[in-house]
Amino acid sequence: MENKILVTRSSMPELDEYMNEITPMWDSHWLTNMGPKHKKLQDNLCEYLGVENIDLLTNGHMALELTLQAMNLQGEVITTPFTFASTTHAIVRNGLTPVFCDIDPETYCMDASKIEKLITDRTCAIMPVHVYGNVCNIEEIERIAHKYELKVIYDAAHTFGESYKGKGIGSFGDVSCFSFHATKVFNSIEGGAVCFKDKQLGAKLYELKNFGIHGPEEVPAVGANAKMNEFCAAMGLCNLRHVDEEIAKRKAVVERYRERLEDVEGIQLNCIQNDVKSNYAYFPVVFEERLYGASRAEVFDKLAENGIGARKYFYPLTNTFECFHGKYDVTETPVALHISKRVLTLPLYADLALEDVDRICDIILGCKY
Ligand code: T4K
Repeated sequence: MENKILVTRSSMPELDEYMNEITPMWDSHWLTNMGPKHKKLQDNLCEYLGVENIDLLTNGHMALELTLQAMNLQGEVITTPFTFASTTHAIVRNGLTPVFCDIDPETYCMDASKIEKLITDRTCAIMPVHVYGNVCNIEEIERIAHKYELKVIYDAAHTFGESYKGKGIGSFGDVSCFSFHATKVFNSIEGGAVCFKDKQLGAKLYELKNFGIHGPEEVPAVGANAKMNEFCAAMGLCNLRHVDEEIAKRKAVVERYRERLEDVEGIQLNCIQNDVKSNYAYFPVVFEERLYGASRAEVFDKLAENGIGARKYFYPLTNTFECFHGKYDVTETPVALHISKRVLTLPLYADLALEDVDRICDIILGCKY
């Protein structure tokens, strides 16, 4: 169908701006392996995100996976099933065991009041997700981590540019991992970053993203190849110049959605967190069929019939994936199960026209009876 509206659309600079950014690479022939664009983006991001240290990687997934490897963890990691496959897979691919904590029904992030009873003598870390850009209960997570000497690795894939109580969101936990995928508020085509406090950990990560090589004749670790290349870094440099403007436009889209859908019986909109400077990353809506009169499936299908691609982020829960068949008990995360069966994320990107938002809302409201 023509004029389809998808759940998101990548932000891109003007072509000329990108061409200018990559032109020097034709003189230098330096395309990857921590070149000048990589360095510049790293510096610019440190400042923009308000973090002390950052390292750039190929994507958000490798940021999570190599962070866990660099920390040399063993045992169980308390995490959330209400997330993208990446979070859980990063844990499992490191030989660690995910232990699923249920989520808060308002923020959809890990319910911090349920963490302590999941801690065993095998627990080594907590990996919460600031899902949809909603910020986790940072204080409580910090308190628990301190009490039980656990590492905290935030999956901050959705929170680019956010701050909590005036502090860059990447500065919380031992580590915070960002995604710069094409679908994110800020993209470098593919890309990711790890913000960290411990410089030794940073040095280890730097080696792990480059095959574990320490020097030309020294390879102390089994690493991967997760270096951000210069074309991606150049895209990041361009997009970073416009990201504030993009977030402002997203805000206008979100405000229009809220105006139209607020206070409609049977619809739960995303929470507003007072201490958070939001990036308006996603617009999740939970449909309670009993009160709304239409199920999530009916709304999804009606939107699709009209060329509108909403998505069921995050359904299915990761603890129900077939690759984990029989390993986890989904009844232990009932709130996550409830939300995942009812949530739809609506189209949201900077250039989404407000008339299109109105059309989407008309279709959604037309399903109500
Ligand atoms: N942790 C969390 C909590 C995450 O959500 C993610 C990724 C990660 C970790 C891992 O980070 P990365 O390794 O990806 O950096 C998308 C994204 O691929 C993924 O990055 C994202 N989360 C996830 C929530 O969404 P899909 O499979 O839904 O993407 P796809 O291809 O269906 O694209 C969605 C829409 O975006 C399309 O309908 C149109 C638009 N789009 C897509 C692409 C690829 C564009 O406008 N341009 C594009 O280039 O996973």
